[in-house]
Amino acid sequence: MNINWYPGHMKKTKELLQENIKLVNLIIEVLDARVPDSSKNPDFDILFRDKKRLIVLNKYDLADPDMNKEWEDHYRKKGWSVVLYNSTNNRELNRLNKAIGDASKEIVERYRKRGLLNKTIRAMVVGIPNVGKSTLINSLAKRKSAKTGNKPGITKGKQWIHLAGDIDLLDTPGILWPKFDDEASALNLAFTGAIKDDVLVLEEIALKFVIRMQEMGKENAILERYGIEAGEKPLDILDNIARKKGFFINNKGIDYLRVAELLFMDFRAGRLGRISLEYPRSNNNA
Ligand SMILES: Nc1nc2c(ncn2[C@@H]2O[C@H](COP(=O)(O)OP(=O)(O)OP(=O)(O)O)[C@@H](O)[C@H]2O)c(=O)[nH]1
Ligand SMILES: [Mg+2]
Repeated sequence: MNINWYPGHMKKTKELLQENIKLVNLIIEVLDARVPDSSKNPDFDILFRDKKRLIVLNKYDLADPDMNKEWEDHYRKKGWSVVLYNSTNNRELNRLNKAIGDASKEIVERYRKRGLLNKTIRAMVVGIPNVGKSTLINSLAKRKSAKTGNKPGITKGKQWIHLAGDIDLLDTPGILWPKFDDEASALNLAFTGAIKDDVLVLEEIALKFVIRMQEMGKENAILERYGIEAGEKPLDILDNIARKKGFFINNKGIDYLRVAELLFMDFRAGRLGRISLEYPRSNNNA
């Protein structure tokens, strides 16, 4: 795939993260629960190796419940603090607050030993684009302090947000890494919306999405959503969606871009059901 997923501002973002490391004592790393491995920036393990880290499996409401448990176990076994979270649901706030409290215990204890009471915990919220960093911060702040949106690249610079209970959070722009090791990860990030749609050939990505759903035995989620038959080839599924919806250009050719946009809009909003696109494997080092 020929995608420019590492535009200049991401280099700047990496510098911004580096500059701010010394100001914070906790890293809140937000992953997409549907693709935890693909959404885990490998640079972070080097960049933040000396910091206490809390992993948030965000958007778990869109991911398969059984897989969520497996991923939670997977990271816990590696010794990380981890919490499943839905940033758009206020009722889950206590669980996240507790996870942050638990992850901060050592830091608070260290302060206490030095006679520093009520010292502010400063946490940096990091993750790839569109994973829900700003939404998570707003849920903690109980107000709309950080700008959010359902496309990557919404947060442009850093922003400190003060929370009750002596915690400061730093919102940061989403950052990818310069090179993907395998195409499957790149595709996962395209499917979930971490890579800007306008740098992708969305029609091709839609076909790859259909193929992936077939490989995972989840083709029915698409067929049922649109009330269509499968056909012989993966492309037939896109054709059948177009026919059902009347997506044609000048009543002649199929408008694959419209089909792709619809398919991804529905998948990303969870309208195809709760779907995880990758499984924890013992051999992955995420
Ligand atoms: N279903 C669901 N949607 C979520 C969740 N968290 C965030 N979203 C949605 O995901 C989209 C992206 O959220 P943002 O908070 O702007 O993401 P971000 O990580 O700050 O993105 P950048 O600033 O572009 O890096 C928005 O449409 C949110 O409403 C979640 O837990 N569940
Ligand atoms: Mg943001």
